[in-house]
Amino acid sequence: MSRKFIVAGAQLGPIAKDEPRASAVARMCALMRRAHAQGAALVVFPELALTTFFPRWYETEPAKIDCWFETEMPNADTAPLFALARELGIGFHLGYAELTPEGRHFNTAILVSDKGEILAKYRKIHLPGHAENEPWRPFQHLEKYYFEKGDLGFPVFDAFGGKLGMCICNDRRWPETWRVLGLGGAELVVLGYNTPSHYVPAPEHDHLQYFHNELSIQAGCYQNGLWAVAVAKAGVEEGSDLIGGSLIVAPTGEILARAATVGDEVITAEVDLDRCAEIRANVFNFDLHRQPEDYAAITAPKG
Ligand code: CDV
Repeated sequence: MSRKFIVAGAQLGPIAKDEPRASAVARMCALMRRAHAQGAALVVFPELALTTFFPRWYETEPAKIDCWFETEMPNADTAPLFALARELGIGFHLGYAELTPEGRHFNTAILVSDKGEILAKYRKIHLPGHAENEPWRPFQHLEKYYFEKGDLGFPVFDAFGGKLGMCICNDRRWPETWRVLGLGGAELVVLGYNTPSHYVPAPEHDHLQYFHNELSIQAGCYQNGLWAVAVAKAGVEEGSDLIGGSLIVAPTGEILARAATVGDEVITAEVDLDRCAEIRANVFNFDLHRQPEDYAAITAPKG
């Protein structure tokens, strides 16, 4: 495969609490067809793309929790997405809630080849929010309650003619995420997000939500000389407003495509993986200029 290809971000508008997965998958299939018609070899879907963003509610009954999770992938609901990928010859990235056979819960994303085969999996490491019900909030953000921290690290794998990495939503705000992926050689990072426009603990930052999204992704790309496709679930979902602003960013930090709506929308850009060298052979030449002996505080234990 050429190292130059078109990549698509398939932003999703809101998914209602009672919207069946089959309906979300049908919407994603329509977006996949649009991405393919625009020449995309890879289409990126958001975090937890099959359901509403359920961590906004506190639930204690195991059955009412586990109903948001997938116990296998693909499964009956998601099979049409895998079949369409095979039919069209297009790869995809999908975020979903994973329940393992051992009963472990993760916020997970997979990368699927143009033959419909799962190539790689990532489990979210930076889980934001809180672990206990906080009834004073207008809505909860209970990722620390519903999910375990990911146990797969930040893997980088060969796919689409280059080296790909994944992260999920809050991970994108952490420079460590990008640097570890960059050190692993990632040339393209794909990620999905669900970001409320109202950040309950610091509402004075609400007007900065789109800015902080772009700031984090552009910095991650530039400082590591890699591409990124970052895709939102957007719009007013069950009364909670989620930002849109899905982006495709070049290794120079430039934004090449940006969603214009907060609904179902496809954005595309041509990615040339060889352009990573523009940054990596120069200002961020890791071999030449990094000084890890002075970075010990980064990996020292917390506290
Ligand atoms: N799904 C997320 O990880 N959301 C967080 C919010 C809570 C700040 C984010 O970083 O966008």
